[in-house]
Amino acid sequence: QNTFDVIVIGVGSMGSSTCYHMAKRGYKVLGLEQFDIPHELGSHAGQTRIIRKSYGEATNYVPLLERAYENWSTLEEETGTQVFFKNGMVYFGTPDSPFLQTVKESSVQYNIPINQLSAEECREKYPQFNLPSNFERLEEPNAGFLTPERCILLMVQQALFHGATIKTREKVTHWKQGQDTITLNSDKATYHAKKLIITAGPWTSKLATDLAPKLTITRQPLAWVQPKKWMEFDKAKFPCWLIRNGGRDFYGFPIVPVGQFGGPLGLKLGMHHPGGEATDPDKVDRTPREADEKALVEFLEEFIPDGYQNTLVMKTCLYTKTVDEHFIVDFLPNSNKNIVVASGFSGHGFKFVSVIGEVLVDLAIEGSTNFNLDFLSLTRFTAKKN
Ligand code: PYC
Repeated sequence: QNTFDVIVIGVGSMGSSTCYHMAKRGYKVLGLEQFDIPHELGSHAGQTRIIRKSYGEATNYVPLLERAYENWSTLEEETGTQVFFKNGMVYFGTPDSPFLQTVKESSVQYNIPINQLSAEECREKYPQFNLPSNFERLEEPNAGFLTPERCILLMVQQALFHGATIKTREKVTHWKQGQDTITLNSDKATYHAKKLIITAGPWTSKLATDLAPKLTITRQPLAWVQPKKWMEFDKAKFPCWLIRNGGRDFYGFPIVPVGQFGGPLGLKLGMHHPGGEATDPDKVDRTPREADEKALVEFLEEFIPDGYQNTLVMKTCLYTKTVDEHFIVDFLPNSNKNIVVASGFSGHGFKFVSVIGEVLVDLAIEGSTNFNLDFLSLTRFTAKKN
C-alpha cells in the first residue's frame, strides 16, 4: 500500500494542483506535506494573489496564463466556489520601464485588452493614486485576484475526492532513484513510486541539492493597513496594482471583506523589488521589523496618500528566486525523465498554479508538454554562458 504511480513532495500551491490533476486523471498519487494544508511558512499564504494576463515579465508566459484562467474557472465550476475576483489591475511606472513595455507587447501579441490612461483619466478613475506626471498608466480590466488558501483547499479536496492520498505533518528525509523505482523515506514511513515530482517551494534546494546554487530564498514582508478612507479602497472601487518605480517596485490589493475572505483585515501591500534579504526557510526571522514597515508606509504615503493611517498586521512571506526571476519547470538532470521539479517562482507564480500542476502531470506521465517551456528549463542557465 506504500507504492504509488507518483509521489509529490510539498502540498502547497504547485503540489496541491499537481495532486489534483494527477488524481483526476486516475493515477495513484501520494502528496506529502511537512506542515498543515495550507500553512503560513512558505509562499502561498496571505489571503489574495494577483492574476493578470498581459504579462510584463515575458510574453512567453501568456499561453500558460490562458490555460491557467481556464483551469481556475473549471475548479470554480467543479466546486461551486469562486476563487477568481475580476476587479481589474493597474500598472504604473516610467515609460522606459521594460516591464510596462512587455505588458503592452503581450497585449498586442495575444490580443489582451489593456487601456492606456491619460493622467487626467487616471485621476478621475483612480483618485487614490498620486503619480509623477511622467508615469505611464496602464489598466488591464480582466485581471484581478485569487484567494490562495481557498484555491489550495479546493484542489486538495478535489484530489482526495478523486482518490489521492495526502499526508500532512510528514517530512521527507531522503529519496533515491533506482532503476525503475524511486524510494522515498519520510520521518514516518518508506514509499515507492515510478515518478517523483518536487514542488517544495523554498525547501526545494534541500530536496534537490543540485538546484541549490540556482535558487535564493528571500524574506518578504507584507503589511495590511488601515487607510484614512476605508471605503475608497474597497474591492468595488480599488484595483490590484503594481508600481514600477525605478527598481523599487511595490504591489497591492483592494480591501476584501473578511466575512467572505477571512483575515487579515485591511489594505494589503508588499515590496516586490528589490527582494528582501536572503534566508533559509528553516531559520528565517519572521518577526516584522521596523525597517520593513517603514519602507511600506513611506511608499504608501508617497503614492497612495489616503492609503495609510496605521498598520494593522504584518507578516513575512518567502520568495524562491532564480537569477532571471523566471520559473524552473523541468526534469531533474540525470533522472531519466522520472523526476520533475517546479520551483523558483520568484514571487509571481501563484496565478499559474492551476496550469503548472497540469504541466507537471504531462511531464511526469507523458514525458512532454504542448507548452513551450524552454525559457523555464534548467538548460537556460548554462546555455547563456556558452
Ligand atoms: O504575482 O503578479 C504577481 C506579483 C506582483 C508582485 C508580486 N507578485
